[in-house]
Amino acid sequence: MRIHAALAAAVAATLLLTLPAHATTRTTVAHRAAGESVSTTLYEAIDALPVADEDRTGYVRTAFRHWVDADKDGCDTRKEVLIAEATEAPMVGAKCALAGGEWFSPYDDLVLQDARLLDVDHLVPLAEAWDSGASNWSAKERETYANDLDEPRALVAVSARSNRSKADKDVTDWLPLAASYRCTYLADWTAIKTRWGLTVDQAEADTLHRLTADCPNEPLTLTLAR
Ligand SMILES: [Ca+2]
Ligand SMILES: [Ca+2]
Repeated sequence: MRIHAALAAAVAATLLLTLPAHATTRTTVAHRAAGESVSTTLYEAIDALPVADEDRTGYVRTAFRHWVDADKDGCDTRKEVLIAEATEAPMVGAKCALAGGEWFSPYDDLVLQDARLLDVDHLVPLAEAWDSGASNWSAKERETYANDLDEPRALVAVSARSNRSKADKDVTDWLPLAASYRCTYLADWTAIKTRWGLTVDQAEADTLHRLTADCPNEPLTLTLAR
């Protein structure tokens, strides 16, 4: 029995060491390399996000060339996401015109049957990315960010209405209407900020800590883009 108790205590201690509730000291990803895989947990990833003031000076939406057709198959990034995320595949016609199909909009729990009712949302908005690091990137890097098909969490097909209510807002000012999706949204937000080496403002960091306290500290794996 004593051995079991000691073992249990040791296991508990190990868990405490490896899965801290939000640590009080912040860590940073010291050596970043594009293409590197990161395996962490939601809480650790939030703790590792560098906190910095944000600055929108100079932002124009055209600073991010978006909806390109990188693989030259006739479908731009927006259409690629709509096709990939359809719950019932649409017919793809000339010039990648979409007909029929069905989509689930996770932000507001809606099923939509017309591609025109959907927007493809940059989960971390372009303006938010600009504010938190992308203003220092090259135009090509911003284009890659705006068309990030390598990371399924980066672009999400949602109802146009929910996307327009979100606009450029970060997690402090906007959360999906569907409460059951919020933990996923916060984890995805953290994953994208980490993937691209973006900072968070203090209010955003506080919001992430506060709201994810009610979320499971799930494993978070991602690939660094820069
Ligand atoms: Ca394409
Ligand atoms: Ca922010």
